[in-house]
Amino acid sequence: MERSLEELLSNFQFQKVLKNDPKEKTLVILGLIDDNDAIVFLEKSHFNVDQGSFKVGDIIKEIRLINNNDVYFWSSALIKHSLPDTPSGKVNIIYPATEAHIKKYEEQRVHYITETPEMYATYVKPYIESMKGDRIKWVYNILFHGKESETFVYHDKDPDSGFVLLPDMKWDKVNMDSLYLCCIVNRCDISSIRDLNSSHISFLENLKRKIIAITCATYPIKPDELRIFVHYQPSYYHFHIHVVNLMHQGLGNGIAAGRAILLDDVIENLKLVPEYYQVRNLNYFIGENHGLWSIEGFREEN
Ligand code: M7G
Repeated sequence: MERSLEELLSNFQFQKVLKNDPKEKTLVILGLIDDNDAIVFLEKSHFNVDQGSFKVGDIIKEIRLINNNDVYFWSSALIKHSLPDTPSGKVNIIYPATEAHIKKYEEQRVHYITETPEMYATYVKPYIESMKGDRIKWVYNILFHGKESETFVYHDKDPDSGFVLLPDMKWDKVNMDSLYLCCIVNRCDISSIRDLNSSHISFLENLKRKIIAITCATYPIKPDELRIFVHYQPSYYHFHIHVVNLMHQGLGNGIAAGRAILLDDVIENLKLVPEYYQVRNLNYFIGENHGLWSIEGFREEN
């Protein structure tokens, strides 16, 4: 039987801080639950303000003046992130956490990579194959075993063109400013953009059209307020698309140049050059803890 979140948290024994990001207001802690590694990921929500009934006194408590000068006042305070009955933060737990999870979330140096098609064939493709299996079990749970189905925004079951659109685990499902959906395709033959060619253009265009139509029909957001993109390198090698409110800037590396590629750009590139993602060098950054960085040949050829 699955254990409850409360039970897992009450058994969590602190080991060390993996990452404490002042800009993203996130804290990642490594600990033990029943002698197994566990990761707790804390994120402060950004201000959730209902314009109609907002009272500044509802969120600011214990205010103390630091100083003032002319029209300027600065102070410290205890600030609640949200109005009553709305979450002020988000807690994710990974349990049991593998070495790969710990490495992913740990503070680490990053390196800029220029991946040639040869490097892809020699190092990256075999690496991707080795990363399938258990690591994307959660994807197969969603696609084929009904997991999270109660939250699905849409499920097109066609084995070739179908997909699931669902709330990403990064989203609290409340705050529209941080709307974050994940579109996971049913087909299992695309691991990353390196597998895409011009034969996929209509598939991708159809996905884009449906993602926009469904998202905008379900949530109060317009097509030109969405950032729709893929990652290279992604963490999980089963083709999926990120659908995020443009207002959501607090995503650090997730939307940075060198990681995020707009779905529209992918489609345009494939229209220009059918084998675009097979023939060109791809530039991106990865952390030192990334599995590819541990491959000596890959590092040396970079
Ligand atoms: P990615 O580009 O492979 O890696 O995206 P990233 O996590 O470094 O961005 C995978 C996306 O799937 C991310 O946005 C994750 O937050 C999301 N995700 C990961 N898992 C394990 C789950 C899950 O179990 N459920 C849901 N709904 N989303 C997940």
